[in-house]
Amino acid sequence: MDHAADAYRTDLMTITRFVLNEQSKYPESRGDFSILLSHIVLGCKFVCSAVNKAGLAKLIGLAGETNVQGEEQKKLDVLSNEVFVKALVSSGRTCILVSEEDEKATFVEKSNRGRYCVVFDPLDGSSNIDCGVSIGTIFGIYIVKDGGEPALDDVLQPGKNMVAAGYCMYGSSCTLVISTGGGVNGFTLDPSLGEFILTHPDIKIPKKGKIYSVNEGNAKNWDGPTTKYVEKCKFPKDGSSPKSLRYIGSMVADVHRTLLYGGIFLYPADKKSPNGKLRVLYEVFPMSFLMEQAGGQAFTGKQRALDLLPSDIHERSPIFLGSYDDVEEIKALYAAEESM
Ligand code: FDP
Repeated sequence: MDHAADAYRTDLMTITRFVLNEQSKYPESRGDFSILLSHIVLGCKFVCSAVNKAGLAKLIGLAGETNVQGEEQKKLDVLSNEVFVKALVSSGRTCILVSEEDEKATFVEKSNRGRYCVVFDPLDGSSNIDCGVSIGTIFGIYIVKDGGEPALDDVLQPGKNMVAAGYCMYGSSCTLVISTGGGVNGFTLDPSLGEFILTHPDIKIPKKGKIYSVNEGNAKNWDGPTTKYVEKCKFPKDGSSPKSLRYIGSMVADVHRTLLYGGIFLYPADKKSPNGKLRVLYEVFPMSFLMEQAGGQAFTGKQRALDLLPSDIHERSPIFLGSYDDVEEIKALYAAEESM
């Protein structure tokens, strides 16, 4: 009998234990971040449960409202947003919230205010809800600047200033991936315990991958470097094998696969959408933060993604992120075009 393995199986590293361990490394810590995270975890568990029940509970379907971007909101989007806003406000640790679903930022009342600003997409990949394909929540966390009243400038900061970022994927299992700036760790929800257990410690993305992930239906409108890059993926001239294409159409799921298997995920600019589609604050920044922390890179076509300074809370940006060497290739193609 393998007693060592038994000990491992019974010594569960829950996300709460993990965060408290981390916190103990900073004796001056007041535990505010741990409390904030426990409220985010609660939101993820609630949304996971709602997503799992959606088909049965007839929650799927339009709620008859449209969001900031003019897209039809589904009931699950509305529900997820409400859950996260309430969980974050009630944590007493937040001062500004920016949600994909809300046109304006939410400023938390003074009596309930803390130091953290949370930017989030409560349910990303909404076009995949009705067919039961993986969707997710994405979040990034800033600390409010010192002194004065919280202001929009506190969230209009480059992604490199985030103190933490993560996502929760509602798929064949519910997986929470998070970084507080010291590497990336993945936790899987054990439904029988109701606890997230550390299943993917210290995730490192392979230096080079064999997969590219993009909506090729937009190819007609791509710029030169993106077109050349995807052509290289399919018809490499250096004797290497062509890359495989995988595209789910849910950023969380596509980025999760990229993080674990390596490769590149791209949502480039095109003639119709010169700024791409994905939102800087709550899609591009958190995923870029995780990629860099896992040893990969994230590039906008012009600069390191985390150096971008957003001027609007719902701003968009092109994004190329993934394995270090793969992103290096796309950077070289943009540099070559610039020097022409
Ligand atoms: P969705 O429109 O389904 O909500 O930004 C949202 C997003 O999904 C991302 O999750 C996904 O990566 C991307 O848009 C998919 O866009 P396309 O349908 O244009 O490929």
